[in-house]
Amino acid sequence: MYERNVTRIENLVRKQNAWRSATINLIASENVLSNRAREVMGSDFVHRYAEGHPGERYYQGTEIIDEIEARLKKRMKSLFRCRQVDVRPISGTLSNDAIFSQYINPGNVVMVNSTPGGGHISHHRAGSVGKYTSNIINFPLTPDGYHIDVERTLELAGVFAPKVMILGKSLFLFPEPVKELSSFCKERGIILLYDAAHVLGLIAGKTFQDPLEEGAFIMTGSTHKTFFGSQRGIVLSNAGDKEWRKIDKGAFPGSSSNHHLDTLVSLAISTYEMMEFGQEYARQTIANAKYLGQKLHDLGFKVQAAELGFTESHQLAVDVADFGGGDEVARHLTDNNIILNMNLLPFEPLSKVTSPAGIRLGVLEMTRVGMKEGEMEVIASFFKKCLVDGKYVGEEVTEFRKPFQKVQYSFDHLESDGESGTEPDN
Ligand code: DSN
Repeated sequence: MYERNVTRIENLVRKQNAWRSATINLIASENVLSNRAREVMGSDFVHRYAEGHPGERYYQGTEIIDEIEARLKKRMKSLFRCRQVDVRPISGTLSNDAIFSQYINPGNVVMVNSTPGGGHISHHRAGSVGKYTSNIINFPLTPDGYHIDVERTLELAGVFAPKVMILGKSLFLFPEPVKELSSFCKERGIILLYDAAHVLGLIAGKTFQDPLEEGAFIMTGSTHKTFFGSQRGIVLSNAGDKEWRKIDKGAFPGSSSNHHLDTLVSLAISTYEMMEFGQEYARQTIANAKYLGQKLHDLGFKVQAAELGFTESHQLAVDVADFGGGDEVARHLTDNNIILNMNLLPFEPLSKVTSPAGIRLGVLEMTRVGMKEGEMEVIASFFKKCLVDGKYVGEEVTEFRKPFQKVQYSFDHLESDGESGTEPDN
């Protein structure tokens, strides 16, 4: 009786595949998997459980996932040059929750990036931090709106004695002041957490700050933005073993039980891709973002932080109030096959969250399918034609996207020649 409904769902999935591969996707939190990382997700692992750690499971039948997970952990530690890693949280927010649940108690003060300052929902009252305390203070910002004002932060922290400071955010153009805050935090026992969800691949590619090396105690992240893997979370640290056991409990059983083995296996493949191509990918991503910023600026768009070179990450922020605001512009661009999201800009009131002045652009996915500076210039010209000249560019966009279908910075182009010469991981 319901078979037709199944067909309907299958057709919708086909429609999504066709539609999204015909668009310019500039959502700053999305990326695409290589074929080899994608194909392993339909394997038997999609059915299986493996609570615990490799070699110490609560289930039988886990020998093969044990090897894969152990290899993945070893490679993550070497990519991020750290002692400890947990690859079990199944999202960035659950990675954060694993930590917050262990370190934040009712009444504790937590300092975070505000929502207009770019902070992520999980850092806020309505999100994960808010489950543990309501004493949340925003970092003061410098007048450009895209940096934490360190001096005023230290003054505030001296008065309010936070238990945890959370750096990192969703509108993330420039590095955070980890070095500037780390000795202050260490002296006072403040947990300095760096949420690297957006910039994890740029850190792995050594083109952004290295938060753990600069003194962050813990780094959390998601593995599917600039770290072009499957949708999961991660926790990394140089904590000693005793402290790490606490964090470990936060991840399991704290924030996850089974940890979705199909996407874990896929992440292992993307991690090897990151080892091999990460630096080149990260360099091109940042170059593309800067170039797109410059071209949009040259065309008269109010690209934020122009005096600072627009960005040092994969993202740009543009004030589009003159074109009807972020919501209207994002919808209009979608009708023209350009996909991105509206975004509050620094210092806008929270009440504008659904009608902000800004849009956020990320070049991570278009870089992964092979676009370079020349293509960024074309994308900027689509913005002008569409928003300034009022022309429909949907078909032009689809034509432009046609040659950029294959995922680059991957081993997709190689035929597997077996396992001879496999690098030992464990
Ligand atoms: N809210 C997402 C983003 O787009 O930045 C991250 O979880």
